[in-house]
Amino acid sequence: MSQANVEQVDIVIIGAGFSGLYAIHRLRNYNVVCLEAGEGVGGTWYWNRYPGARVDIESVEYSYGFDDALQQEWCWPEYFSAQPDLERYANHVADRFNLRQNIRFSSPVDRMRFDEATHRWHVHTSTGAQFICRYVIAATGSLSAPNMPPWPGLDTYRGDVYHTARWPEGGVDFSGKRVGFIGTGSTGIQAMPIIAQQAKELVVFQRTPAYCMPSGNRPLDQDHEQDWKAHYRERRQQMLQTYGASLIEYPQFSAHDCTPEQREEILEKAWHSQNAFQLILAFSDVMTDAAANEMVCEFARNKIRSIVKDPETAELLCPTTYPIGGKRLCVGNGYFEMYNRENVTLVDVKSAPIEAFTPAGLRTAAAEYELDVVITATGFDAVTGALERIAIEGREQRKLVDKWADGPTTYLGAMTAGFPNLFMIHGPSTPAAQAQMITTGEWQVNWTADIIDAMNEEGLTCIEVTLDAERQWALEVDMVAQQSLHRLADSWYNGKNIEGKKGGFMIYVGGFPRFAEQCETAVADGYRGFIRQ
Ligand code: NA7
Repeated sequence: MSQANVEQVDIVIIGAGFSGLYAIHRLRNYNVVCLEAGEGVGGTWYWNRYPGARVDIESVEYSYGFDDALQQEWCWPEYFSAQPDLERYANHVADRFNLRQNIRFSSPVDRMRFDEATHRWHVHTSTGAQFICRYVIAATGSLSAPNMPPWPGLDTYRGDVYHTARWPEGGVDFSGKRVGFIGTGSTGIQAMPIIAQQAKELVVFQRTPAYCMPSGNRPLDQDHEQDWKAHYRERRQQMLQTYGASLIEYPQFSAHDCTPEQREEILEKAWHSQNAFQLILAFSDVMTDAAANEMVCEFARNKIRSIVKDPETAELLCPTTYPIGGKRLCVGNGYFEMYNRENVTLVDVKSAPIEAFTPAGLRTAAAEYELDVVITATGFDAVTGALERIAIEGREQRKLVDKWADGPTTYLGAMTAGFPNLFMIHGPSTPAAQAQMITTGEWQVNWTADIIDAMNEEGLTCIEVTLDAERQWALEVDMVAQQSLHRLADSWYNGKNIEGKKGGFMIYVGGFPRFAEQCETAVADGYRGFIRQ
């Protein structure tokens, strides 16, 4: 490696998604470089450009709060923004705050090692560039490493295969095509109704049915926007005081306190609330009490039965094996209605799994299907995938993949023992998608940046966490998980969406305020659980 290719900087940020972009801005007073695999900014909203991609949180909330002028000048066209608007916003922020000068695009980090003698990371990209820095901030995203199941015969298939998280920029024309679609999670549910309108045929391969609520998206009402703009400051503060960092209504009464008629009325109102998550927030105990949860499940199943005309298809679409909200609740627009179209067929691949691709299509244990195109919306190697795909070597040349072989361990989701000066945003055991990710990402960046500022002010060069602190945090993460029904579903929250992936619950479900308080008190109590030198 010639020295010309080596750059000395203070901080390397990995990823120019929403957290990475804000980290560049917040850490401006250092020599910062941000390494981004893609050719543009936006992270999730750069890669996931499949038809129908849209956020399921109101955009007035799902946006940055760090700059008042930005909040006042930006106008969202819809309540729940579509991918192009979110990408446009990310680009606007990058330009407005002059962030591009710090970003190296098309620069995927492929390996990095910590030099114990100098307390510096050596970070390499697959393009051959090398950076030597004091700190690395991994803003790599929880849902950024696509999961492609290793189906036999994939390379023999003559048609086109697209993963929704790597969608071609110019889009795809499905006119006249027989399209196979694998994956009925949030992504599949958004994409399929649009593709079904264009394709000659759409064959949906469903392993597990999803609970899905109507999105209620609509053009953003001017009064609503003005009201937010008048109160942004206090609302951002209020958001951080709620479980999900979002001002959704959080009712205080149990499903058991209502008569069946009252319950039905509340659930019907929630269904039409135009608020994506109101169904699982209809009562205080939907995520903690199995009987309360089942009442909501049955309401959602009855909605499916009332929409889908063919009773057999309707039953196949009814989830029965996990609590509603156990996997992230899907939000759709015409998803169940789509099954009333003549050109859409539902295939159950739970009872007869996909065995292999063939040159003409794919084969399940029960039948063969001829397909011109196959779309995989098979999710992500979530939370740990993006980091584990980088060869990360910490103290004593220990590899992160080895340390996390049985599941990720962290302290406060921010650091993992043996890997000093490496911070994660939305890392394992943070609230991640259980709380609105732009606002909580901003919060985590601020908390991390304050720690780095203090290190510099005190002339210190190495910060790491203890194994004991990690163990204590694991107990807390497990304790709150045990109180919630989330643990009863196989999902990306617990890695069970990927065959062979080990580890327990990777998301902190104790709510954002409890998480933030523990981060703050750890620092205030003399950096409890950290070692600084
Ligand atoms: P998800 O929610 O992980 O959904 C992936 C879907 O792909 C789900 O229906 C899976 O079935 C299905 N899948 C995965 N592997 C296979 C195989 N081998 N055969 C058949 N079906 C398979 O990912 P999304 O992209 O939809 O959403 C991720 C998050 O983005 C979401 O939670 C929101 O936060 C936004 P399974 O349920 O595992 O049986």
